[in-house]
Amino acid sequence: MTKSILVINGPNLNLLGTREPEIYGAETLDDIKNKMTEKAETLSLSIDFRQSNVEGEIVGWIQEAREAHDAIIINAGAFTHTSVAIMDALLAVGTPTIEVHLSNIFKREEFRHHSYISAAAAGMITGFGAIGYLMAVDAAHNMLK
Ligand code: CA2
Repeated sequence: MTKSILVINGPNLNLLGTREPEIYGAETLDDIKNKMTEKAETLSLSIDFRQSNVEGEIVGWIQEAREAHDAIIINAGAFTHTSVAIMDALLAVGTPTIEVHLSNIFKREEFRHHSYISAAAAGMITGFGAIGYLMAVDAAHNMLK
């Protein structure tokens, strides 16, 4: 059976490709979705790609993933650095999770150096731009084998 990966994008990532390309790159979130979907198909995986600016909605999606998905790839945006609720949800469901960031959060302001998501993730891919999402598909594929 095809395994399913839930891809969660947090606040403001819907603006990708329209502002701050020097930090986040020129690709839109739709471009990333299309490339991930294409790559996932070659690995017999399916992608359920979502974005929300609302913390509670993201918590709800993570809770649903327990039944509906085999792995989670998450770029929680600014919630990375603030959200105990998202961390708790990921820990509660126990679904294998990969954390992604477009920018290298460790080269940026001090407040971005800590991630609540990392406590619940198998690993983090940070600083490789949109390609990081494709690297995460490879990582998920390896974890699900
Ligand atoms: O580097 C990443 O992927 C981040 O998760 C992006 C978040 C930031 O708060 C994290 O520290 C690192 C911000 C996403 C905002 O995305 C924008 C995209 C285009 C224009 C403005 C914001």
